[in-house]
Amino acid sequence: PRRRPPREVDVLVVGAGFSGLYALHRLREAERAVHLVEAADDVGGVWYWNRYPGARCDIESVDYCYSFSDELIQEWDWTERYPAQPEILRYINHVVDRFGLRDGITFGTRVTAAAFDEEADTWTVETDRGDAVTARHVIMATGQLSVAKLPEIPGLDDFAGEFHHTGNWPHEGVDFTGRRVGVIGTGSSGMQSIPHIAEQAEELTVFQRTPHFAMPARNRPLDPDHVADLKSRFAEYREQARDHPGGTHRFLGRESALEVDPEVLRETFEGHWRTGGPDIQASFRDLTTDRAANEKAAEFVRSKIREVVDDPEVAEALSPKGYPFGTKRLVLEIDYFTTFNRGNVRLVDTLATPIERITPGGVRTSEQEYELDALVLATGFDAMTGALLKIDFRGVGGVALKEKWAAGPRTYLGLSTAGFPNLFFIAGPGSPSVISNMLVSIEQHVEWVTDYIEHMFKNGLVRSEAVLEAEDAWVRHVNEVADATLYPVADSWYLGANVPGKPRVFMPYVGGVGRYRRICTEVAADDYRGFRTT
Ligand code: NA7
Repeated sequence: PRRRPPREVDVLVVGAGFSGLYALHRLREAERAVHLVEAADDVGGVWYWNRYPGARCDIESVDYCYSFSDELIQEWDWTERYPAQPEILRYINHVVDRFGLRDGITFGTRVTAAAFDEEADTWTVETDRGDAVTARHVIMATGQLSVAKLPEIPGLDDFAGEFHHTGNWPHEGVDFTGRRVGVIGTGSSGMQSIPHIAEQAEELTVFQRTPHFAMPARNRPLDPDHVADLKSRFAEYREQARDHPGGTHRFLGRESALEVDPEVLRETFEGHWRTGGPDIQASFRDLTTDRAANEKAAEFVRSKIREVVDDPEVAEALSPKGYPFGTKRLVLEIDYFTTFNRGNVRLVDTLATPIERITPGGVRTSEQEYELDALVLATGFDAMTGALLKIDFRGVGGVALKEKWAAGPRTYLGLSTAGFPNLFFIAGPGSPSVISNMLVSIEQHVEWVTDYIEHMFKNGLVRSEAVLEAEDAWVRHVNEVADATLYPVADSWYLGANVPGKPRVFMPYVGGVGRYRRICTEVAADDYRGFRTT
């Protein structure tokens, strides 16, 4: 039988991914009455849902892990440079079992509404199973890429074959053998799954709207000596990441791509192509800020696509242009471009020939109809705010979060929003989260929030709310930092550009993980400056 959440808790955590599980663990350690509610039937968050073939993290496994327990670090062995979804899910389950977290979670239950009671200074949280939980604090750990977005192409429901969104993949898997398959979308999910589907399917048609930039992952088994070395000094290793702009160990080039000798430029880029991974983005200091510098990296990647793809027309269509390199999240690819050299794969450039509708038999573009037995929708997510705004939050004066954020999310430090006391976001809009190594950011956010909650309980404080002026100043700072980069130029999910009608606001904080951490630490040391407490 389904475990029901308690009627009353100190803290309710929503979401059993990396963030929520760590929050649950920390608050249990602090002996708070804490409970977690999760919509899925098991733990894992994004790694529970995204089971499409080829699903893999684009952060190295030795960085994409918790650091709060040295025993955990020592006992767990990752197998590959970039961990695949099944391995990450095994890791999450291992953590849950090891720290005995499962009995603190209600599964299969979705939070639908939450209202702040101004008399009691508590939240009343409702679920789709009819539960009502009273909680002093609510921690939203509902993820950034957790609301799968279907394309707004007419006719999807008419399609006679089966279709699946990559972010909501059947747990039993999908067998494409002998079938004519179409994939719509060529971001990370599309580029990761396409080579696998191509191997199985009779015929694969890839519908590409915007070509995305990618670097080779150069995935490989981990070298045991390398791992042993990192384990012997993991605390120090992680500390470097905490202080780093990206929460990683990426080398930060100090030279300008425009001033350096062209040979050095080429050799630097070639070096990154050989070793793989996303670090090329930081190889020169101006790649994310100067269009001409950025174009050097962009053109390098295009030259590689031309080398790898046999058909020059296909290579041209696969070559990203019109937006700067790295401003849509850089994809790490494994056999993606070479997949277009296969006889059973064709590329349809929907910028040239737009999709008009999905028909019972397949996909019709302005040029022709493609007959398909199955359709894969790798069309992304209502990112960062999607999961929060699906819940009917009512703050002070009954104001809806949806209203407050009608022109885009506004937060203080990405952690909290004025008018919604005792409500905290992990990796929320206005925090570095998605632009960083999520695990470094998640640990920092969870530790900061749970420390703050502990501080409140210990000092008899029942209510904390971000001050509007502090929030306005933070939003200004987030915008200023973003506007100094090329990021806002691209139509990316970072600014909600992939969801029609979503306000175009650059959501992540690109000021750097280390800098963000220092700001949060200073805020706490300054008696939680910017929060009003009762
Ligand atoms: P992304 O990166 O948002 O990619 C979605 C893809 O789907 C992208 O190529 C889109 O083209 C395409 N798309 C979306 N809607 C449509 C419609 N209506 N018609 C045609 N094509 C469409 O999502 P992913 O799941 O790949 O990756 C998300 C993040 O997960 C990734 O950045 C990593 O951080 C991990 P567009 O580019 O918008 O023209």
